[in-house]
Amino acid sequence: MKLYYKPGACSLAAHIVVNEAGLPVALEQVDLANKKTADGGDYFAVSPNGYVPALAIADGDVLTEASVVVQYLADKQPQSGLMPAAGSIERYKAQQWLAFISTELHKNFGVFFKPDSTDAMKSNNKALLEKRLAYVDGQIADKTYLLGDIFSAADAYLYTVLRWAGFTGVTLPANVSRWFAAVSARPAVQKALSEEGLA
Ligand SMILES: N[C@@H](CCC(=O)N[C@@H](CS)C(=O)NCC(=O)O)C(=O)O
Repeated sequence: MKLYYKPGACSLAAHIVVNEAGLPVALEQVDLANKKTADGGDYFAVSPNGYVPALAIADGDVLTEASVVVQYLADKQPQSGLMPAAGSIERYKAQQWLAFISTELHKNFGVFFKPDSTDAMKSNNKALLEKRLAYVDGQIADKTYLLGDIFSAADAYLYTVLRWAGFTGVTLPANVSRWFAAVSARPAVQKALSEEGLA
């Protein structure tokens, strides 16, 4: 398998899951501005929407969408506990978090990275993100990780998008800050940051 990534982008979630699960996955950095792979190839030929992450799997198949790529990777190593068993209520809870992170957080951070975003758009999204983070704060008040005591792919995805809070001016509430520090301290997370030149 090969993971196409950009340092610090949402592809970091998949990279963290790769490291947590100890999977043999090659990494290839993408030049997103020019849509080029590391060897100068056309990234659109890998991923027609031109965004990361993309995971090349067997037989030339490619998976995209961070919330799906992390599940695929986690399921390659079920004993890691990174995703609960398919069909269990815990699995749906994990998917509920992944969908929430994708649609309520990840997408709403996007405005901060677009050159044509106005200050009003950024201010609006900052307020919305902080409202959503207040919800997350309540949910994890008595938990170590999103699903309880076990680190999951949803934590990897949430950590990845909340790394952007610092440079977008979005404030993390207390329980989320505590959770963020705990995730940061995980060796697999530090390894991923280091491999992406972010440590
Ligand atoms: N729907 C995709 C969105 C992925 C996405 O927004 N990727 C960003 C980096 S975090 C990207 O590659 N942006 C470059 C672009 O869209 O040209 C997902 O959920 O994975």
